[in-house]
Amino acid sequence: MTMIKIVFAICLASVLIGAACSIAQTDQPILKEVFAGHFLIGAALNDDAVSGKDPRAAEIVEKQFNTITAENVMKWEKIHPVLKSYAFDAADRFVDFGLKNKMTVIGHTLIWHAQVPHWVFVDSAGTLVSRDAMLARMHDHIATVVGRYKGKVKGWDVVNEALTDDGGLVKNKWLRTIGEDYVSKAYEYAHEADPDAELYYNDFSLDKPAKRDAAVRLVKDLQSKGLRIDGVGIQGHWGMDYPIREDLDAFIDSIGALGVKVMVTEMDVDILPPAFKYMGADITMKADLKKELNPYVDGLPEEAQKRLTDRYSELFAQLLSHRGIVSRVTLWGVYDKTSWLNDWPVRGRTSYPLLFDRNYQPKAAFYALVKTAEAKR
Ligand code: 9MR
Repeated sequence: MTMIKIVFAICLASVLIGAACSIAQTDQPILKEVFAGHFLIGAALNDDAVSGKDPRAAEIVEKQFNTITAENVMKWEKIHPVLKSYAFDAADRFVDFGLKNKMTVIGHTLIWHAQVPHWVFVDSAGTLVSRDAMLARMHDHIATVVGRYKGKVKGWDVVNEALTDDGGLVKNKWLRTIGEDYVSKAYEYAHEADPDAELYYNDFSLDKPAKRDAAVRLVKDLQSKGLRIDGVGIQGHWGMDYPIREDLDAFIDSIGALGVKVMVTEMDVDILPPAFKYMGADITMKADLKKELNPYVDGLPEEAQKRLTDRYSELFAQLLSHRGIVSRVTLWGVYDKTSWLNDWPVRGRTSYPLLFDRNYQPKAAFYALVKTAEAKR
């Protein structure tokens, strides 16, 4: 056994029995080296990680990842909060952080129905604006944001979550004001603003056959119009029993067959009990729900840690088996404490969806992925 393997084994064992992994960061395997030749590996960053407020998160990112995605700072409400004015500070910090560390910087996201202010769609009387006015606003936004980071942001999630589970278009205000071609217009404007930037479509549940087929149609439609489309991101907010293996394979194969990249853009694996029927509740206020929906407040028991680790390994083994097709895997966050899943679908849970724990330590899943990748060499 080489020294590094002994280090893995000790660390894996110590994490599995719940003890703190005392290995110094310098001895940790490095994910971007481990997955080199397979795919880029990255994380979504919030502003604390790049502004200096959370230096230990920044340290993990600098060491482990070679691509970063803006978790929130490039969304419309943040970067373009009022009609005539943009707020670039946080997005600039994010891009500078990536460039300083020679990372592939991903912009997220230009056109989405969420985190976009209501004023975007209405005039001063509160009435929905005309198609032409809406196209002009969309053009201004995309030209300004993409133009500012021209040559710096490698690729953009141009349109996010436009498809319904049954394969239609989400009935959002973009559709209402512009019509179905709001999607292709967004790609046209993004390409005009930075002809060298890669342009992606990003969505969740693309493993579901009807939604997958709709994504295939969307890509083909853009291609048939001669527009640039470089890849499709399946977000990858996954659980212990979804997606089904066959469905994920079929998604990767179908998108890969179109000649565009497949990316897992927002990966996390949720081990907490389903809580959709309590959507929006703050469970810290309700004692009965607290126990049922938030069972691991004091840490993951060994059995649960093992299930999570096995699930991560299984998913990564599957992604690694699509060599040359899956080009990037980005985790939606750096460490468990700041994951959005602590507050969704209910607020106030203790969640464990990422590869680094609440104390910034690599989890058993982290070491298991290193082994999974080594086995694929
Ligand atoms: O992680 C993001 C969280 O901090 C925000 O509150 C939330 C608001 O909608 O958006 C989260 O990120 C989402 C991403 O932009 C698009 N796919 C789903 C992600 C999780 O909701």
